[in-house]
Amino acid sequence: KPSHIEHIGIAVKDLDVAIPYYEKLLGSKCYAVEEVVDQKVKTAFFKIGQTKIELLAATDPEGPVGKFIEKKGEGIHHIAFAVKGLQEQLNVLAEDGIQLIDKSPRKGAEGLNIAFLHPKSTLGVLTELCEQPK
Ligand code: CMX
Repeated sequence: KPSHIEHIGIAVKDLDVAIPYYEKLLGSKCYAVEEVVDQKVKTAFFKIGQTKIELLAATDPEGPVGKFIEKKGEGIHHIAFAVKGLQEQLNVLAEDGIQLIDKSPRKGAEGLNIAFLHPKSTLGVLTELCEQPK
């Protein structure tokens, strides 16, 4: 089972606006900015306890975050849980009829192994599972 909320992904239009806002709100500096080319996003990270806030800005309007902002506007995009044994978890969820976006883990921001579950089978919440690589 998941050990904690690894991060909450928040879609934003402009990191130059969003980063100073979160720095003020959380009282801490953004500690990493990273482009994830195959996801067509630029990410910016903050720590709050064990959990992170991941700001997501689209680098391409046709990418997942670009399409999300076009359709729904800025806001919470996904929730990510930290798990151990990611592939096994995916297998169990698939057997239970949960629709997987990623049938096996791939590399996400910060070098984590990640996989997404489709919001149509997770009560409307785009859900990510992540695991620290060994
Ligand atoms: N949360 C909840 N629902 C969402 C959603 C989200 N983030 N994104 C899309 N949806 C819903 C849409 O509203 C739509 O619902 P309706 O059919 O009721 O209108 C449905 O899902 C299909 O959406 P769509 O706009 O047609 O978009 P796609 O099917 O092309 O893609 C999704 C949706 C979730 C499969 C795709 O965004 C995806 O594969 N996401 C996983 C990867 C990702 O999000 N990467 C960015 C973050 C990367 C990172 O953290 O590093």
